[in-house]
Amino acid sequence: YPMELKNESWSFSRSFLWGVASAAFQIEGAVRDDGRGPSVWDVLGHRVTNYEVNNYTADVVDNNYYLYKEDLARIAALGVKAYSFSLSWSRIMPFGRGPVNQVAIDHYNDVINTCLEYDIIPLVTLYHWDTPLVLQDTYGGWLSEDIVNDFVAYASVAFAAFGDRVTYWFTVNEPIVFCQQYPLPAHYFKNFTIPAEHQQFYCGQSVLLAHSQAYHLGKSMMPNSIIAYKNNGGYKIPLTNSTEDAQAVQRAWDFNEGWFSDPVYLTGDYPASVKNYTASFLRPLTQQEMQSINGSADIYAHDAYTSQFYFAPDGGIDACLANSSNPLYPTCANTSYTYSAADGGWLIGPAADPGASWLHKATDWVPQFLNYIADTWAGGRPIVVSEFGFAEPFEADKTLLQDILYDPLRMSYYHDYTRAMLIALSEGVNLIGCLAWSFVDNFEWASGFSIRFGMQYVNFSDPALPRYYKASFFEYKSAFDIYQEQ
Ligand code: GBH
Repeated sequence: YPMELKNESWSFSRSFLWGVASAAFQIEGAVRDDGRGPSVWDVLGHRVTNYEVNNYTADVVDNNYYLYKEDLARIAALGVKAYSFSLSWSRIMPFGRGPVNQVAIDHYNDVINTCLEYDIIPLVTLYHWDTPLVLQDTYGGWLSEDIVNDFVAYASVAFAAFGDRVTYWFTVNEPIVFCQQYPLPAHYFKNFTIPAEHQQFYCGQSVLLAHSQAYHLGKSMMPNSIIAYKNNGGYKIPLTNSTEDAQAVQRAWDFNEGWFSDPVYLTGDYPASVKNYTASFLRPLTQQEMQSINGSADIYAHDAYTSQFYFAPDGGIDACLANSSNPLYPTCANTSYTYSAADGGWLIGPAADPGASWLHKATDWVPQFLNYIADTWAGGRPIVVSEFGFAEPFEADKTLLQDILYDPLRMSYYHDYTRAMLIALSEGVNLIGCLAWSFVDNFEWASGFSIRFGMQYVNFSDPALPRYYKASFFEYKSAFDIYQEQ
């Protein structure tokens, strides 16, 4: 695929939303302060042995709940136009439903106002995986459609409190990821009777209902708002040009991106392959629900980190579909990364670093990826790369500050990704922004602090949690200084 910018005069417009991203649970800390209620992730950190590498918890992390002004000053120093962050549902509503915690509203008001003082546009995500624990214990969280009303009530509180200053809203972050986290570990969470392998699809159904209802409520409360959810997944490349590999690629899109994007952007309903698989256990969506889901997004937001190859499993797709004990069932698409220069020379990645083996520098494929999204789902809507970023291999094992702060692979990722987005723009993709993950090292979920995504280093053993700029911070800045319209 030609990585070529046909006309060097192409540039990002002054209104291009280039920025950085984060999420509440990964940076805030202060988990017991100012009336915050627990979320499922507090339990995963504190009670479930070895759920996270070294049993790290997010009790303190970056202490951004208290250091947000300093953090925003450093984000402003980058020169970015946008900051994407999430609200903690259980900070705003400690029980997930019912009373609203005014201290939390005041806090996020100040975060938003500080952004605006720096001319940084806030993009607010309502839910980035931190389900209020009470809702998980009461009815199973996203496993139950009971969550729909609670989510919409929470959304309504956030829209009413912040909607006068926040235009861009994401309802949920990466439903594929948090739905596939079900079933949550036994013993620590109440057991619900849905078979383990079906749970993710019950969750997905609740997400589509909650998202679409929150979307319509948001549009009625804030007519000028721009609302979507963040989908995720890599660009899927057929390993060979066989028909079977093409089918494998299609099934992989269906069971990942298409599971949410076909309903929201195309039809109101699941892709046929997903619908066939779930027909025996999941209730069909009603006509009215499908109508409400279809079109419930103003832009297309995708966390577009990487790419993978897909191919048919041994014995073929039909044999896999006939055998529910095949580990690839029901997707029945196999995936791999190859590392040779013959594949385009794109695969530098932390492959040997177990926590981030999914992530490779595949920036050559970004133009094709964004064209695919435009042609398949966006339907003329603007597209935002709502997360992209890189884990420098073995960064967490380095001991000398000068080594930690020099992150050449992350630099080359941001450099080449930025140029690749410019190519996509020059090809006609309606790309309006990109949000780098992340402005600071943070709590990388089950990987704890063993995988780092920050453009700034944090020494988590120093109680003051000082931030240090890594080289990639300056690379990201200079990429936009070079390519931005003067
Ligand atoms: C994003 O997800 C998240 O939104 C963000 O919170 C996170 O910090 C960031 O990525 C960096 O990871 O270990 O092989 O089972 C990106 C999509 C989906 C990628 C789950 C990792 C696990 C793959 N992620 N996936 S594996």
